[in-house]
Amino acid sequence: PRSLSRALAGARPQERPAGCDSPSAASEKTKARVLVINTGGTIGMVQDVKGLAPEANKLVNSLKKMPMLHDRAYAKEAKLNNSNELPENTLVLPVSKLNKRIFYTILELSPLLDSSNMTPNDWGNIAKKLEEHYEKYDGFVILHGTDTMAYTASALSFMCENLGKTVVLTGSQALHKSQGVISVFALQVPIYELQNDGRDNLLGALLMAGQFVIPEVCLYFYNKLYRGNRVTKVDAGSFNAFSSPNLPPLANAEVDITINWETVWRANTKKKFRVHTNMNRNVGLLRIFPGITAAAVKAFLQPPIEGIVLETYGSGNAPNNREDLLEELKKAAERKVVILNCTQCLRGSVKTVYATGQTLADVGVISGGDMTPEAALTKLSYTLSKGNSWEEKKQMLSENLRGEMTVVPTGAKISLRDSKFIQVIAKSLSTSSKEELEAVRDALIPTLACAAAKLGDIDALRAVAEMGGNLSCGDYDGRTPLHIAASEGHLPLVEYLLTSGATVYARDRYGSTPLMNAIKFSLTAKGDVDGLYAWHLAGADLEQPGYDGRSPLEVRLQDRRRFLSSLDKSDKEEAAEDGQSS
Ligand code: ASN
Repeated sequence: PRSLSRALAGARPQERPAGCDSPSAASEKTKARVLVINTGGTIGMVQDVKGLAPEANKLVNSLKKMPMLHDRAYAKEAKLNNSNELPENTLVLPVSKLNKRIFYTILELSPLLDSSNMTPNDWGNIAKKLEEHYEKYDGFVILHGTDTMAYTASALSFMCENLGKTVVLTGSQALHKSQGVISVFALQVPIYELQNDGRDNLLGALLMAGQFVIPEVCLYFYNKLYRGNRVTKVDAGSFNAFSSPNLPPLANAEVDITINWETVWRANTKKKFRVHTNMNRNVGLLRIFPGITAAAVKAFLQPPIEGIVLETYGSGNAPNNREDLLEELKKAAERKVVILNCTQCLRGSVKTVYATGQTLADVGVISGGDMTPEAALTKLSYTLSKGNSWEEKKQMLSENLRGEMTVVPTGAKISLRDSKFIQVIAKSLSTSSKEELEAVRDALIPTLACAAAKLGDIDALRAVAEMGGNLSCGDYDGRTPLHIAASEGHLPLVEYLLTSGATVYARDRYGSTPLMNAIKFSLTAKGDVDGLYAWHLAGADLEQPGYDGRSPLEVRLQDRRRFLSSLDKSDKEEAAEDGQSS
């Protein structure tokens, strides 16, 4: 039991569990806390003499006037009741469709920036805020200008190591007349001013961060949630400003929110969340064009440059009849300058199908697959500051660290259609379409996975995962396989689930997390006082009741009483002394 609790504890402990992603668990009204880090951008800008610029201390009061972004009646009542639910700069959303009450606190960075002014230091500041407040919130929203949002999202995706909570960047495109977007946050606005995307984007981002455990740095814009390191800004004027050309959205917010769980990146680690802020700045983006001179390439590759993203044509091609150019690239590669090949095309991947592409590989250029230039640049910056040896750095570059590139599986991948079990069931239910098959699978998987977890059957659980099952899904009580494995004390299973991306933040309908279950059913039942104390030190609330209404401490106490009464008198005295000394 002790190692079980440690396995769970190492996996990102928390003070307050995040919301479960299954609607069933949300059928009772639950609360979530989201931290909104305001970095600037159009969403909070006002007009000054030189043009639109961010203005400090404006956002909270403006948002308070918007009913969809702040439930004033609830806030008033909370104030009357002297509740501490709404500390300073904290607002509350009306209850969501999934029956969640989302509280969000706005933390404004200083100075607020037009995102064109952002540097890696600013990425570091955002990352540090995430780390500082990680335990206190269920999810995070970062308000950011759109111009460099794709760079920040990509950079943060690498800087955030072992992320277990949802982080969503969002902002706004709309400029309103002379006053900027802030005017739409005023109470009475002409109807055309309502055609502003800032409000919807913020609401959507809050609903994603407050209701779902999507352990990624995401970007929410125009009703879609994207993986942050897959997006690029494609439109300077439209609300639909971002595109994720090589990966479908993680979620769509239409009448209902649909999460594409199969695409969601799973942190396959048991390690604690931390941020790496020391990015290497000796990196660059070089776009090849017809007639580029060898002198320009040579100048670009001069020390202290340590790595570049070479933006090539089509599927990764560059002239192979330009010895002068290839010579410069070769010399740089020999000096251990990392050259990462990415395509200039919006969609598609670098492949060595043409001789013009193969030549680049021959001079030491590494394939960047289907990464966006933003992801490739920030990955370069991250890996160059991380790895110890050059080989290690190159190795990290070739790995898919945060889902930033598509890795074609080498072995045969079992797809939903290959699953005999699902097929048999589907056939007996006369289902045929992909959607129907998926519906059957989604209905079966939580039950199958929970049954396997109860039995401690790791092979069965693996088989469920291979069917494409999301092992973070809960049963009708919102209890996930991790809850059950933790309750049963199946350590290998807990480890397997954690390394397969099961979330430790899922909360069942009784408000319990797998952590609480581990404490209650394993440590408490077996009287592991040291284990309980370790949990106490790690910040776990041992007085929080479980689903039978008893806290771990109560269980421990009651068990002890029962134990004592079953002993004879002399044993009792001995045991009491024991208790005192411990
Ligand atoms: N220049 C602005 C920025 O990136 C653009 C925007 O947010 N729409 O901060």
